[in-house]
Amino acid sequence: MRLTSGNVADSIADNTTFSITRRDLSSISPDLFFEKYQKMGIPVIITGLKVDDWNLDYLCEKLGQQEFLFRYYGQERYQQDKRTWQNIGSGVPLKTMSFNEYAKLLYSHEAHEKDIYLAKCSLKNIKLVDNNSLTSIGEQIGLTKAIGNLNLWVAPGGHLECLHYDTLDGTLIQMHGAKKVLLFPPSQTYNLYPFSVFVHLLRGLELRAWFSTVYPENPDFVAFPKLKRALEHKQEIVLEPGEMLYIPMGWWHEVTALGNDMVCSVNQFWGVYPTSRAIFSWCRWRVIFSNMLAIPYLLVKFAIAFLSQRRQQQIKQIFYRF
Ligand SMILES: O=C(O)CCC(=O)C(=O)O
Repeated sequence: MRLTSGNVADSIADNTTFSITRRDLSSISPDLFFEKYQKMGIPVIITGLKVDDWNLDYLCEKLGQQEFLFRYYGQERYQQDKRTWQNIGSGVPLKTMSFNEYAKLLYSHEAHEKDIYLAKCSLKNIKLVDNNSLTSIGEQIGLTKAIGNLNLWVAPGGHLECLHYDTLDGTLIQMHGAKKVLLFPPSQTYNLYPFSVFVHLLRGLELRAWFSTVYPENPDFVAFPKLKRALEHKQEIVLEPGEMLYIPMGWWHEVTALGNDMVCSVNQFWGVYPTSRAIFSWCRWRVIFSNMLAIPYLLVKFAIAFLSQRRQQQIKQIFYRF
């Protein structure tokens, strides 16, 4: 078997007539999920989940006084060429505040103006719901090896989480409001112009080789001529409350919170099965290589944080970026 930019799913997903299907939870058994989706790494939307509405009042009631690290993306970045960005994803500036303070910024729309996001917030020590009931939705369809905890994502409507891929399978459950998700198969990696793995030497994990430098909805075909080919394979879905999107390892995804209000989801990562899908994925190997290149930068950052007056806070921020 050769190393591919993704997996055997490429041949199916590269067919331009392929489109992501919706299946009701009650109609999908672990065997069917494995044969049709997991084995080859094909995305699918599972509908008909019985989940509560996590609106802003509910989140304030459950999380109000607790403090979290919020990502300050700022709106200016989206006017810039991504190749000039100095940070991305969890590498952007961070600020600690309570959920109640964030809710105020959502009500006043300051969160929209400054594009402030509560992203990938581990629900490990947070009593929001019986977290097992959300993990069990994945288990019901045959995903067995949850990696890490459930994560909460709370965004102002309009927020865009830039095009990237993950090295684990993921499930994204919509809890309030809707999200538009653009997806591209792993085979399109180089037509999507990812950041070079060598950015990690100079920027540690503040930039990431698993993020794309293109704007798929505002394409610049002069700077990125191969993007035309990638766009032939674009899938676009809208994830509604009570739906779960299965995003296999290596699939590029860009996620936009729709509407003007708060939008909330929960995600979970899963071990890739069958293991051969992970072993023979070039997308995954380039992330492993990138992480190795980030080590010298991270060691210097740790040393600086250790010597600083705000040692605890700075070390917390370094760990947040992993
Ligand atoms: O919902 C988002 O903004 C991003 C979610 C995501 O990237 C994921 O579930 O892998």
